Amino acid sequence: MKMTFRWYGDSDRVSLDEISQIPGVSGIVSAVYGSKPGELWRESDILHIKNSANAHGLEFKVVESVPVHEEIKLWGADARELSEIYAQNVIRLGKAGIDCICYNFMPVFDWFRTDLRHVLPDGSNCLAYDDKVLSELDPAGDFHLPGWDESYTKDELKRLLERYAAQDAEKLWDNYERFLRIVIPAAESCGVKMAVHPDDPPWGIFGLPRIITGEDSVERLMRTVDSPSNGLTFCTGSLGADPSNDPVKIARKYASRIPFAHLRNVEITGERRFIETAHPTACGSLDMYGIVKALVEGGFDGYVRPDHGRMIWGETGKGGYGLYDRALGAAYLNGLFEGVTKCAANGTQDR
Ligand code: DNO
Repeated sequence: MKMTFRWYGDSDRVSLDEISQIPGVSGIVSAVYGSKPGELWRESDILHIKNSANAHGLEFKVVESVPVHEEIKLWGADARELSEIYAQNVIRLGKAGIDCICYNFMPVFDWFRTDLRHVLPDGSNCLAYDDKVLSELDPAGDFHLPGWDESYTKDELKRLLERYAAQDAEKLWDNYERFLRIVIPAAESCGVKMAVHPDDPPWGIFGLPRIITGEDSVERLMRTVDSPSNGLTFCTGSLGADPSNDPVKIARKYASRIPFAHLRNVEITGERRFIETAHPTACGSLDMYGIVKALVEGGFDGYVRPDHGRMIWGETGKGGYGLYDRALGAAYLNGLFEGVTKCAANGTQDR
């Protein structure tokens, strides 16, 4: 297991100096942020991230994300060409030393929350989601999220939503398969592991189809293109927001097809309603110890990062991506991995 930390590039308020001081973190997870979906990333931009990380004793082996153009998800006129450009980008990243690329296949919106500053009883604040609040929002309305592409005009967004209205989940799977059949062979050719991020939250929003939502869809994904380069970003907070998912079971079953894991806790507070708590098991609904144990016993050998943290100790900044709580998360996860790995090596895990 290699512990990493997400870094949003030179403009990130969290510096590489700070990241390099977190014990047990060996690398960063980053991306070329100036580039639009569908564009080839410039080699110099990729190398800039790598050299900046290396200068701080950190590796740059995981990209999160290379965004998938909406024309691919809709399989519009340029979908094949755009998928081929995507495949070239994968090869370019592989040549630059990248091992793993995280991406998602969520229509229009990436991860979605209805509250970016939910205040907890201890005075800290966190990201939260409530489906009731979502049902009152206009998807083409005026709101901002830290995680998603804000480059659409309202009209573009409206048109996009209309085009998706004619597309159901099966159609999205078809288009996804076409994309995978172009991209996975490219990833295989350069030893890169593609790792799709589950839909977050793991259910449809605004009537848009979402397809990577739980164990059945992970199984379908693995079978659709059965290759070690076709893997999953095992995001416990995304999958775990649906109580019908069992992240411990998914971890154990697919450990060898998980090149990258986002490990965080979440507290389910009602139907399709959750808050993002601190990482430890005691703080939320997920069994973080059970998840780490299942990964280790399943032979997981990938990259891990702590995921969204709360804002604590007065910190402000990009929701979910402050320094302090994520650093606590990394320390906690490193402790879990060390304990579970040593117990497994000594054969004492069940005593
Ligand atoms: C949110 C992230 C996601 C993730 C993308 C991957 O915090 O986990 O935005 O980076 O879905 O493409």
